[in-house]
Amino acid sequence: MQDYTERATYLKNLLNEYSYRYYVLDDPAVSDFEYDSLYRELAGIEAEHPDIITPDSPTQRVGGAAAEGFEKFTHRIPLQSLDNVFTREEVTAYCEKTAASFPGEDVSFVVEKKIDGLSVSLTYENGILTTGATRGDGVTGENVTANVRTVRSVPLKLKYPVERLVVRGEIYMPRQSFMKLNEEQDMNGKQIFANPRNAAAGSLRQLDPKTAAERNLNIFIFNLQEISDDAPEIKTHSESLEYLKAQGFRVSSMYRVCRNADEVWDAIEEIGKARSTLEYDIDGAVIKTNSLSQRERLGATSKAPKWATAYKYPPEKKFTRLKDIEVNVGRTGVLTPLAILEPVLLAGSTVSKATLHNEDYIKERDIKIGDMVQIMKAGDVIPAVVSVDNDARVKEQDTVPRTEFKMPAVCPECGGAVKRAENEVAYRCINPDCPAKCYRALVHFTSKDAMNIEGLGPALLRVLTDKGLVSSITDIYRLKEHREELIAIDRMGEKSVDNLLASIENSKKNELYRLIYGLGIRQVGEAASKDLAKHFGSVDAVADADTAELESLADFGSITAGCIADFFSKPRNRALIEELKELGLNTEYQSPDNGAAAGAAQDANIAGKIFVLTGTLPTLKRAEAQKLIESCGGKCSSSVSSKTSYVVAGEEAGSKLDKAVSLGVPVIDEAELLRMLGMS
Ligand code: 0OX
Repeated sequence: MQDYTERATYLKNLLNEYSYRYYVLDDPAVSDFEYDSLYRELAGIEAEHPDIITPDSPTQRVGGAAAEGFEKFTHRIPLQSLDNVFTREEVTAYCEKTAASFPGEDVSFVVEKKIDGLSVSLTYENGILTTGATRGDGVTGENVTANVRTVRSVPLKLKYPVERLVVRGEIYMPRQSFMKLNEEQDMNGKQIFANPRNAAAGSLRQLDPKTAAERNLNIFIFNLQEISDDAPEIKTHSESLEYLKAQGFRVSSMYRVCRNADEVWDAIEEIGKARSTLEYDIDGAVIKTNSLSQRERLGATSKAPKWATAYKYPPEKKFTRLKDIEVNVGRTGVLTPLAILEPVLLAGSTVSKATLHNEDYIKERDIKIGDMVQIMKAGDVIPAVVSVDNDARVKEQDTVPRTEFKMPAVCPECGGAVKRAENEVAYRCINPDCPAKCYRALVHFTSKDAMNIEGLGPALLRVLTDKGLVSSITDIYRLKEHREELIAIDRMGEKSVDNLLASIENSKKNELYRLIYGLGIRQVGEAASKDLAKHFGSVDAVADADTAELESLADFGSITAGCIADFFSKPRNRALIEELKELGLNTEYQSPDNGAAAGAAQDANIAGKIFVLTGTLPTLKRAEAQKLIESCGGKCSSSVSSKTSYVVAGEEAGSKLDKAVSLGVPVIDEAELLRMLGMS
């Protein structure tokens, strides 16, 4: 009979090969069922004999406890950034200049996709993955090995072990996974990611590898950073890509070796054409000098290597039918026309809506409902309608009717009056109680950059406003009076309601600038809010400031000063501030050297709070948790009373938990504590 060690080794190798076939080659060798049963067999042997577990075991992809933070990692060979070119002429000039540096030598280039994710380095020692690190500033990144291991296409072991191998690649989130993640985040009141790159970065920085593992990250490897002498000699970049493929890495097959600028341009165009069919975002093409010896001789500037450059594609544009124009009402009441389009695939995602900015924009371009319009998506911004296909209008004049757009005379949401202020392009709903304005004001107030009320995202706010539980900012702080109604909401268990109420309570202690920013005063962004908080020291002082003093602040013009004065001249806004004070919100500035609450944002959640720890926490020892709380200005007590801010309960929590419940003290778990500490 096979000895268990041999069987485990056999299973490890087999499962790693199956994973490689599935995740790297996209060519599964066995069914999921077969894979799972072999995996379970291996996990069973390892559970009985933990001493045989090795780091390359597939069971070790998602292992270990959540970390407290990430250690710094210094890249032996810096991960450089790239210069950009934007036109065919610049591409040609780059290629010709490079070729001219090597008279009498053949010069070839490799053109490859520039994946829009985040760069990492992977280090293998004696064939085993030992470190995965983020790029950071190129020299120092963060050690995120536990999360990198969860990326199924990252080999835990090389096919042909060498003493040392360091590769560079791009971790990304496929567009589909990004959209699914955002839907879930929204439903759970969590932060929405602006784009797949941010989502990938956020996932790679999760303290708990289990969360990273759920994010469906993937990787392409595109550079050989270091290799020991026991490996075969490699002379060109294309050879290195083939070598890395043979070692089991996921290398994009869409790279092309080119002999001159024209071939380089063809390759760039080929990638550009494929762009919208890819399941992930690319933000350009990279042109690299193929010969490694020529690379070395070309060297680098202080910022980027001279042997490579990135070509950035112009924003994608497409024609589609403008079916209708809706009007959206924003936080400050601005009415924004929104194009309702025949859905069209643009830069990898289906676009069915695009902004039309304002009425003047529509008039200047003579855009009519029924027109074929050109839409554009540049970077992360919302797609916009840029022009009209006039030929189509002529051709279709007898078949497809065109209708002129007219800005509604009343607010489409509340029927209230609409006004266009002098010197402004925007029309605004002037009803202060307009439900659309109120909803958007609430979304802004609770958002991450403002009051950062975790768990209270746009989707839940929609439910709460529809149910009439919240119609103004102050209602948020009265939600604790509606605990039972909250629990009755679909998908809102007791625990999530209590967590939500705890984060609402916590937000009362936020730094002053968050409140000022959250008020949504026109022209007052996050930076201006910070300036106001620091300069005036309290929300009352800002409210009483005269325009001359407001204008005296650097970067504050008369328009901003006027908006602030106008906001506080309204009795309802003054009343709002008074009510927020009565509800216990912090309205004073604390300078960074004055008390524990300033400085790190997370401290505001902890400083001055009294915690009681009870039961066994999943990862933190009692003393560790206490140290963390105290380092953020909180206190730990051994008994529960009405003064206790939170009870942190782990497994087998006993009478302290009962007492907390009877006194109505919020009970949180370790994960929530880590969140409050800003550690997850
Ligand atoms: C990418 C990508 C990024 C590496 C060192 C200098 C040139 N995002 O896909 N960078 C590079 O090359 C850099 N290649 C890529 N494919």
